[in-house]
Amino acid sequence: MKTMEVTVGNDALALRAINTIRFLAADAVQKAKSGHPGTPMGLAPLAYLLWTKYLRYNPGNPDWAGRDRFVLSCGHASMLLYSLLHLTGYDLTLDDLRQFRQWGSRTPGHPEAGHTPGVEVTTGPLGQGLGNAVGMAMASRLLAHRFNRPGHEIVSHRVVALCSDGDMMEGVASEVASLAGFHRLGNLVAFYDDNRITIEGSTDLAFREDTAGRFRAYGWNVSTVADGNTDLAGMSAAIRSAFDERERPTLVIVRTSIGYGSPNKQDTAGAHGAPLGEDEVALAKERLGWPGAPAFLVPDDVLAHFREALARGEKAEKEWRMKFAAYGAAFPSLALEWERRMWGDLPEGWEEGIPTFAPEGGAAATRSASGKVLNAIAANVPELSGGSADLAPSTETIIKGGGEFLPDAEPGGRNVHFGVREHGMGAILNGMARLGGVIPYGATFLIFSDYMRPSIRLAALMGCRVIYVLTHDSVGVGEDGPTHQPVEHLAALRAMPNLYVVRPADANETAAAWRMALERTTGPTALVLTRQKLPVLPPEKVFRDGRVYRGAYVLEDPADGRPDVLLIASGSEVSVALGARKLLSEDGVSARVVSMPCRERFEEQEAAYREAVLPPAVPARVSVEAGATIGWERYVGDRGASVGIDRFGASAPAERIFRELGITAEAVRDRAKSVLAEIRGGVRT
Ligand SMILES: Cc1ncc(C[n+]2csc(CCOP(=O)(O)OP(=O)(O)O)c2C)c(N)n1
Ligand SMILES: [Mg+2]
Repeated sequence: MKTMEVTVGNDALALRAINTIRFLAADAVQKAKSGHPGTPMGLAPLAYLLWTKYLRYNPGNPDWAGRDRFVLSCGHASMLLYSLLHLTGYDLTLDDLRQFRQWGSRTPGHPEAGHTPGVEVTTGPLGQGLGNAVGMAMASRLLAHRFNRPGHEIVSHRVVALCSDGDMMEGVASEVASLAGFHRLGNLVAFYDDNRITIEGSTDLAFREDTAGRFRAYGWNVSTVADGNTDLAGMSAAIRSAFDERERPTLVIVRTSIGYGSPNKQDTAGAHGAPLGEDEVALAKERLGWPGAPAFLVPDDVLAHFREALARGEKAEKEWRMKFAAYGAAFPSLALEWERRMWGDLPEGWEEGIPTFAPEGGAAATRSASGKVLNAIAANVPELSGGSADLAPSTETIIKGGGEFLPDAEPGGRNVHFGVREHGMGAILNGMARLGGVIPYGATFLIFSDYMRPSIRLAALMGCRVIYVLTHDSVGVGEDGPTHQPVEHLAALRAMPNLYVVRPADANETAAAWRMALERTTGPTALVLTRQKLPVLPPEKVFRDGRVYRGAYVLEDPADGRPDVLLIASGSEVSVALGARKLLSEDGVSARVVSMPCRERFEEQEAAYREAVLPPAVPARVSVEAGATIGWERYVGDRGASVGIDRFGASAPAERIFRELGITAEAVRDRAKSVLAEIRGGVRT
């Protein structure tokens, strides 16, 4: 598809429109006494061209599925985006801009998806936005493969990212750019704001590489614009040819001046992260021929010019809807599927086929059970798509018969190979989720969740439905040793707001964990799974009254429901607790075993349920988990104890490690008895 021809002279209106953006940013930062004025000032010409001539969007309906996606990867330049959103007619007022960075405002320091209309992704941590854009471009290709039909191209949008020097330097950008080049994502265009300034000063301090050569080596189409400050025609031509390229992702390197127009701060780090100062704003306005007052000036003709976006957007959306109507007539069931997926609803009967596991079937690693459950769900949920950072066989995350997501493959491949790029995978998953219509999952070993943690955090912050499959979840990994044995990871992940961490105790809890993950629309879920085999729990105990879905439940209890001691465990240690219970009963001590696969779900339950599971009247409590004990105090209280691992692991067969580190039924029994002895007035043994 050819983009429309546009003519852009250096006409007066365009220049005034550009200056409007520049000074809205400078004024807002000045008013807030905080923020980043220089980058919006430098990027205003490029942004003006994109938003008035090239991008397809409808300010009247920010959610229109056919829109191009715009990602401000350099999120610190948020005032650039807010200015554009206001000027083009999104639901963001001049007063909102005046409230920049204030409590409760719709214009937070960095753009936050779901908070401000028109903001596609939350950005600020550099490099992530480019990763999101790559993820969007990949998801868009998945959708195109599934839905487009000859003569019925309902998925044809572009993904456009704006990146800064910092974006180019961050490692995550290299990971995702490499993958984007490999996949020949022709629907992706990134602009690199080559202003040669970062916080510490000139990029000469730390960054002199040949970025163009690097991206060409990744397989990108690269072009440059020598003067991004004044050469509108040159920039326009570069945008046009970037948009016409459909075979490869394009990087347009645009040489700009940070703080353009500011006599004393242009091209210096002084324009990056602090207000220019009242005097300097005045001098910049004078230099660019802008009225010194009022602040937040938007001339009527400039506003009218930008607001043409409303009619243009409405028309574009209408045309798309006509196309979609024709599509619906020709392919009614696909059209229904599209609508459903865009709403984020799961298909009718999606759970049918999820297996229950019988204890007689023999022990199973939860990673293996997960592989079966994933496949059962994938058969009914076409939007489930993902893969692993080169650990698919170990994490058991291949959708059998799902096809490969490859540039040369048959259309429709759902198995994505992220390569050895955990961080890139994390950022891509977020972009996929934000695009819509896809439920992405990504897999690696729990130990390497650290390598993608910044992206997990953003998924949690944005509320993305992303599923992480994190296997090899403890020292049970064995011989690979401490570099591969997670210890503090569960605690670290649980510390993150809005992330569900589910560590199922067996195959049946694994099925429940996947159900919870799919049904959760407000944030990500980490499934934490074992490499080693675990006994299968009786399904009637796991699922009775839907108890497993409450995050924690009573798995075993004395007949009278009055235990001496509570044993609380997650994952593989639930069977350790069950063993301890047996040993304790031989010593005349009655124990309740509470399986706690998901603390976050449990915390959401009403107090009555929580107290029924963990009765306040029973202070004798022991937690068991093969990981850092921090956090278990909440459940075992002052008088209880935690059996866990507060050191690094070791290289040895798993059984020996568990024995040496005291993760055994005997150790739990002993601890329970000493807790009881102390509570009953004796001393700890
Ligand atoms: C991952 C990450 N590290 C550090 C920062 C803090 N930070 C914000 S902007 C910036 C660099 C600014 O240089 P550049 O990216 O070139 O942006 P410009 O000032 O040119 O707009 C840094 C280090 C960040 N936002 N994200
Ligand atoms: Mg820079």
